[in-house]
Amino acid sequence: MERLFATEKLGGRALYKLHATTLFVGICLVLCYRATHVPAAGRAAWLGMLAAELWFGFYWVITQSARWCPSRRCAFKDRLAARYGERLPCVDIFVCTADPQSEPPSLVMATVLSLMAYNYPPEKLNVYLSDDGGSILTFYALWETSAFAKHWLPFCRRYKIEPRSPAAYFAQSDKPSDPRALEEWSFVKGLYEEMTERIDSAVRSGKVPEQIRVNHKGFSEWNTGANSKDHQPIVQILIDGKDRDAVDNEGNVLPTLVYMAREKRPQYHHNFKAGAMNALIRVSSVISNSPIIMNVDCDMYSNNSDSIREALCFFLDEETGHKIAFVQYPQNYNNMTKNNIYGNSLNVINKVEMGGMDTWGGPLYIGTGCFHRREALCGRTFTKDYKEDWDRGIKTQQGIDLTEEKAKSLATCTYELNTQWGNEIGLKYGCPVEDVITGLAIHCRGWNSVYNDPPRAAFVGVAPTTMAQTILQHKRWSEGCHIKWATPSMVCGHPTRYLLCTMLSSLH
Ligand SMILES: *[C@@H]1O[C@H](CO)[C@@H](O)[C@H](O)[C@H]1NC(C)=O
Ligand SMILES: CC(=O)N[C@H]1CO[C@H](CO)[C@@H](O)[C@@H]1O
Repeated sequence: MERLFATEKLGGRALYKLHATTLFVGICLVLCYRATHVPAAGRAAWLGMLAAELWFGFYWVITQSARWCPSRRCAFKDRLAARYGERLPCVDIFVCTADPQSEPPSLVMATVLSLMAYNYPPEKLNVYLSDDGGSILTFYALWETSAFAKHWLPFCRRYKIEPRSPAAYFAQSDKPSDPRALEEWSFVKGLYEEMTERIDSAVRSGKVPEQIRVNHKGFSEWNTGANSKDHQPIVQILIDGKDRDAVDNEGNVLPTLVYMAREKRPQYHHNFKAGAMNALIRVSSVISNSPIIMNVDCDMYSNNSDSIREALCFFLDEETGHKIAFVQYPQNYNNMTKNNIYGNSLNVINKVEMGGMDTWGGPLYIGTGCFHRREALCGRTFTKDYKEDWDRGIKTQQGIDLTEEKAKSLATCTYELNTQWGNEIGLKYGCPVEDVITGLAIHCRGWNSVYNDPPRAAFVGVAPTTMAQTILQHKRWSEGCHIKWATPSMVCGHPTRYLLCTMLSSLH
């Protein structure tokens, strides 16, 4: 049977190997020079130089494992379409946001809309927004979004527009020339701008007008003075895709849309984004329970509406699909500074090293732009006879209120006490970059992963554009990496991956 994806060698390997060989010779010569020229005076400086050269030489050698033979993947979504048609698995999409001030809700909503508008059967799509700020402003923005989606989704479908983030689309698209299309384009653009203005003005004033709050029962969750550090669990299903009345203005089903703010109490540690992701895994398990979970940062919109189908080519491939736990996409940015002076495009990591690790069983999980197999993320160990049930998922709802209550009980502070959550199940705790360790733990349980870097970026975010922002980001990345040095046991039996990981972290 024809494969659903192909693996190719990345070009330029021979050239790179030649280059690496000359560098290696250079390093050896430097070390020879040090060894044969021991000075009589100034021994301390000599020793310092030698130590530095030995360390960088060793470090350079281990980096070669990720650069020596990179490969590239190519997915065939027409074969997927021919084989499966619309008989595709359900997908849960997780978006995490934390603070309505530093992550403006109107931009988060553009991301949410781009995800709802995937070219995928809408009844199989479930979008979850985790709001760690527990802010009524974010909830309000999502409520506005659920109404605007009724216009946006049919508009995307009819004109096959790309990208499907309204902010990105209206910023770069020209007016259509056809008068009827132009009329609709202007109408939708007007609606979008009005919505953004309402959201932004609510954020500026810091509160949601009283006449709006009566429109949805969800607003009452904030009646008791909930604040970002101390509030009850909140789960609101804004659109229930299983409800026949939840349709867009052309009568098509809408994707499920859920707002979640897990419980926060000052006396309990919340474990940052990993805690939010784990709460989302549990909450989604009683609402949709899809076999595939995608997660993306709130500032990375979907730039390609076919990405889900592309990722499924890997999972559904008959030959090796059953071994794959996650499919990782690179972080791409549309906001590069001139000449990329801070190196924010991460070219070496995105273009070479992730592909290099793919040759050795799979890239790291980098926390965004990733499709997971739910079972693998929840701690299942790979076995040859395991068969995924792609039809799984919750087909009928037992009433929205009941489901919400059940979901809330899974998002409390105390739910995880004395359980394996944060350890064997879900994302790992105890490290600011929990994602990399979680990915390695999945590899330890026998799964592989795949890196897919299509020519047209699947997810596009905003890069830091100033020196200060760049330094802050690198500080955050590298702080998370001490833990990796400290816990080699996590990478049990995978010395190569352990080296790769430590190497990558020291790169940051
Ligand atoms: C996003 O998609 C558009 C096509 O809609 C493409 O032209 C563009 O290059 C993509 N962006 C990136 C960063 O790849
Ligand atoms: C949306 C966004 O952050 N845009 C930024 C892109 O980069 C320029 C400078 O290079 C900034 O001025 C924009 O604010």
